[in-house]
Amino acid sequence: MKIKTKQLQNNWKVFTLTNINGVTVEVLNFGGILTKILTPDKEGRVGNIVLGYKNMLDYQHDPNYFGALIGRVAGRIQNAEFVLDGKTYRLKANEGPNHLHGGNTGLHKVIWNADPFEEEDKLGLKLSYFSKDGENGYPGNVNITVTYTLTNEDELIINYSATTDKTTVLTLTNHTYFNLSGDLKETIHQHHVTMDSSRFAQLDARLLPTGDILDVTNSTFDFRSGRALASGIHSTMDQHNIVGNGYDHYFIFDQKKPYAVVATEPVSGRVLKMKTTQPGMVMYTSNNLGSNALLNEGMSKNYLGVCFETQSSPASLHHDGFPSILLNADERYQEQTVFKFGTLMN
Ligand code: G6D
Repeated sequence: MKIKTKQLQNNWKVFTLTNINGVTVEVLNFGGILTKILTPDKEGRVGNIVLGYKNMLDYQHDPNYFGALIGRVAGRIQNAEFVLDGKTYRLKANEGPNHLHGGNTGLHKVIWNADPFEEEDKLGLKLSYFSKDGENGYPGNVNITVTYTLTNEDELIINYSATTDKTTVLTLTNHTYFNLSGDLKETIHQHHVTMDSSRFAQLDARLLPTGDILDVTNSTFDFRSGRALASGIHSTMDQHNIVGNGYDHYFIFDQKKPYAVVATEPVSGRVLKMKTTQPGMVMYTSNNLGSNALLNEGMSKNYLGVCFETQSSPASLHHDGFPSILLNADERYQEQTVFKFGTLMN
């Protein structure tokens, strides 16, 4: 096991964590970005399974949020405003009339204090940031800690913790794009996903939840028995067309299985299992990625990665029935998402 630290310019640092099996996670203190994750395929060949820029400085102006920590509120806040205790808060509208992913200067754009650590059978990085009252329009002084822990069981454990000095809204996530083929050999069309969810949020043409929660049964949103992502990418269903053909939807977990998601890629034999304390997640199949980003393994294109953005839902600010994102001064925000790496051989 080892941790390497590399100082870059403008106070950026890259931390490389490697466990006893050769699984490697690389983290940038800017945005808490996971820039690489290297895991073996079924033949033991190590490859990079996440999207990331070849030139680190490209993260400075990244419209895709590659690998980044997202907040204070992940997802879209309708009309960039919400009412809290009778007061209307207006946020920066950074996507049309809406507020997306914490705003243009959200947590994906800050330099986190980073403290590496090593313990028996695991190593990691504790990231912390103080978001002052009114930052990006949000109320409350909020202390945030996110800890990445890589274990010798090949798990990446992400612990999110926060406190506030007055009622606010908060739901954090990580926006990593996974591609289990390794080094982007394939798109994600044939990634086979099993998901513990029977309900998802219907979207309107602005990609905002309508307030209706739909049953997945007999649709391309039903992953309970597993299906290839291609089934939604190639579907002519309105909900797929709205998001650019594919998925970009909030799924609510049934919490009936130990893992909320199990993703496999047939050629490499890689398996990614995800479990979380969060009530749901946005699954985004990089429908709009485009072809002008220079990644570690070549130019980007649509459908090169799939995001599992575990979170509660900002739709709860405008609709009933969605998991709340309120945080009160006497509470602690405490969430965990675990990504376990493996192959069909183990
Ligand atoms: C698009 O709608 C999607 C978002 O869900 C995603 O996070 C972003 O691209 C990167 O706006």
